[in-house]
Amino acid sequence: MTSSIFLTMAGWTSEKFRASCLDNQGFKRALLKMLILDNGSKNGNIKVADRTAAEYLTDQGAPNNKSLLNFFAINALELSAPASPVLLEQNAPAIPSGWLQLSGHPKSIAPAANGIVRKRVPSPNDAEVLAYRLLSIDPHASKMVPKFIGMHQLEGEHFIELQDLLQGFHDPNVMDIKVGFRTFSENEVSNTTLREDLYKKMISVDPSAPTAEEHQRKAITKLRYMLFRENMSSSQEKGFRIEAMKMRGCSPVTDMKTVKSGVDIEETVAHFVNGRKSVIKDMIKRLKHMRTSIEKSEFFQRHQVVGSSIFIVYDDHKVGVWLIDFAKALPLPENVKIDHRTRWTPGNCEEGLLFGFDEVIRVLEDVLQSCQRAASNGRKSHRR
Ligand code: I3P
Repeated sequence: MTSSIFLTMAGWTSEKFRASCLDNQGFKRALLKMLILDNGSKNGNIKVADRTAAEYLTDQGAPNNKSLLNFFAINALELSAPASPVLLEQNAPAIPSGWLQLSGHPKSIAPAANGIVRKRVPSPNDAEVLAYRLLSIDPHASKMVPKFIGMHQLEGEHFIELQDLLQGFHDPNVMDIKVGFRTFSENEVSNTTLREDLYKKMISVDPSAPTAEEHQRKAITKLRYMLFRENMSSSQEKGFRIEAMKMRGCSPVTDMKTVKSGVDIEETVAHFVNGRKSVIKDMIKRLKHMRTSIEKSEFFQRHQVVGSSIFIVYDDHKVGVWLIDFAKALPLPENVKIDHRTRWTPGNCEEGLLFGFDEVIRVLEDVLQSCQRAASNGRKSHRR
């Protein structure tokens, strides 16, 4: 495909492209890469790249590099895209309106370029990086997770570059559901470090939860806190919890730590889908497909996948469902096999990922049935 077709697809005018750098091969390749990334999600052919276009340009020693970078920045603005890597690196990172991080460690994720987000990781060998590398080449899993673009290093910090799952949606409704009845890694069982911050978090949810000794110490272990979190929410019993949601035009709701009962969950999900039967059907279809993919995937046969989330997005035109967050996706010890449904006992490595999927699907099926019943009752009373 010629550059001009890529330009048209990305909304660049040929006038702007008539830059002096046009015949520079490095520039062309970098430009091509940016546009592939821009359009890759539509074409399903995102390339796994290890660096951003800006870095690529720098490495290529492109002539008049500074003006090339400015050129990109100006055009990125004109595309009304989220901030490009250039803007992020040269200016204060402006988070574009409409972009949000619903859950997870605050400010760990930011949009980088059109269609790409960056997630901060402790090191290039972090469990999440390895997980994304493996997931991206697993034929069953690759389509149910954000596309892995590559790694990025900035001022000594490391970032994974991933497909922006909100790209292509207009003011969408978004829900984050943490799956699994175990949400902590098994290492926490032997971690005796006492943490004041977790004690404070615990009493903010339930002041009567700490024991007398814990009140006295004003500190608890992470294991204690995580078990408490699972028990206060639906994680322990149902293998999932709604972490956060955002309805169109409203602020995100993140304080959902005590949404626990079947009734509360069903009401929350019903509010989220807002009576749209076709949306619920699409979600169920996609979740069932993901469940089958997990059952077949080699990655999920070899890993315990703790603390991952089902990420659901929909607007008036489409529905998207993915599995995200693999910071605690850890390889299973040799000879340990899990089915992702059996209850956890220390050492068996079970986390309840598929148990959670079963339950989320069941809730959506119940909500669908209620919507269908309400619609048919409405029709009956209309006829009377
Ligand atoms: C946090 C949440 C995170 C966990 C974090 C908890 O609790 O469960 O998953 O981070 O531990 O504080 P809450 O949801 O109530 O805010 P990890 O997934 O990284 O373990 P942390 O405080 O050690 O970061």
